[in-house]
Amino acid sequence: MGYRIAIVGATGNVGHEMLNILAERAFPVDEIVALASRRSLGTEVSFGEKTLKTKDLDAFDFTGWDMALFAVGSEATAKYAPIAAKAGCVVIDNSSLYRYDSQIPLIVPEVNPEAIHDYKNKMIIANPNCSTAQMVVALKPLHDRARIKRVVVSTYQSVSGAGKEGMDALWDQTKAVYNPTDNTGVTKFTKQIAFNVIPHIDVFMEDGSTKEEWKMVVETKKIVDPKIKVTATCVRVPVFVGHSESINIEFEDFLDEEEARDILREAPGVMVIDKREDGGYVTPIECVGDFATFISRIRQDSTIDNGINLWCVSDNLRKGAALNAVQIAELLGRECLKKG
Ligand code: 11C
Repeated sequence: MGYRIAIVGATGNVGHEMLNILAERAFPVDEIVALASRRSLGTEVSFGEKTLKTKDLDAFDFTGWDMALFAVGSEATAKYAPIAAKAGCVVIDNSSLYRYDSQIPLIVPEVNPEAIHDYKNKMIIANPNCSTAQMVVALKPLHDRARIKRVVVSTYQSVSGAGKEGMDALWDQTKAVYNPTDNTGVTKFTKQIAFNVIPHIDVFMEDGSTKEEWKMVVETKKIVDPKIKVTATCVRVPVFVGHSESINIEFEDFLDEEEARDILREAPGVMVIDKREDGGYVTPIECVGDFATFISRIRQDSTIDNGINLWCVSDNLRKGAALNAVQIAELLGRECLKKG
């Protein structure tokens, strides 16, 4: 016996990946419905071998459905998630709307699975920001061994984090560099992204940081440990899919780089590729379509007593969004909504 699952925002980048991953992981589905706004009504999406026609989110009755995986913006989430939750359907939400609500669990299954039981508070579970999700998968096993005091992270985030418009902007601008008549004037980013990098993701905060940077700080505290200090610089780079992060970690206790490598090799969701030779590390293009968070370049930071540096890469549409949401659905099924 399986679950009745709704995918809300089935035609977007993340909605597509949710359908792919549910099929790839053979999630026990009895019935699945792809929901979208009226504008995308009737669009066909794939679910394994099957083709689903999207249905109207506005007219949908969530009663009798077990889980709804939401992959729409905060505005649509604010409108429809409470409707689903009230109908008894557990919402797993990929937007930032509910992440900072103390009543709502924010979950990365490899890190804080125990929080799943709090779904009952509001029938909503939040999925973290992509740059946080991959980082905490790497931090947690190291924190368990040597207690992290402070993290300094710089991100190299792909344009797919900004949706289809972000990908179109990189594609069009790249073509226009060679042929200016191809310039479509796509302006998703505030500066040119082709052959450039932009130290700005999401809106600016009062203290000069950006909201993307703030999210990494606040979400890491909520998911791993409120005592961990995080400072982040988030940068958009001309890569289609795959976020990369350079992470400097300061621990309370000494942690040898060899032991850090062994801990990460054993850690759930992590794949260590770390040979100290040309090409012995992972780049974003190599992680596309994969489930793992890849860790490379693990090395001692000799400028502080207890420091480790590492390089962390993951598919932002998968571990950073759709995969984590499906893993939450799996956890919820296993721990709370057991079937037959
Ligand atoms: C980006 N991390 O790369 C963002 C996208 O809070 O879920 C995801 C935003 C979020 O632009």
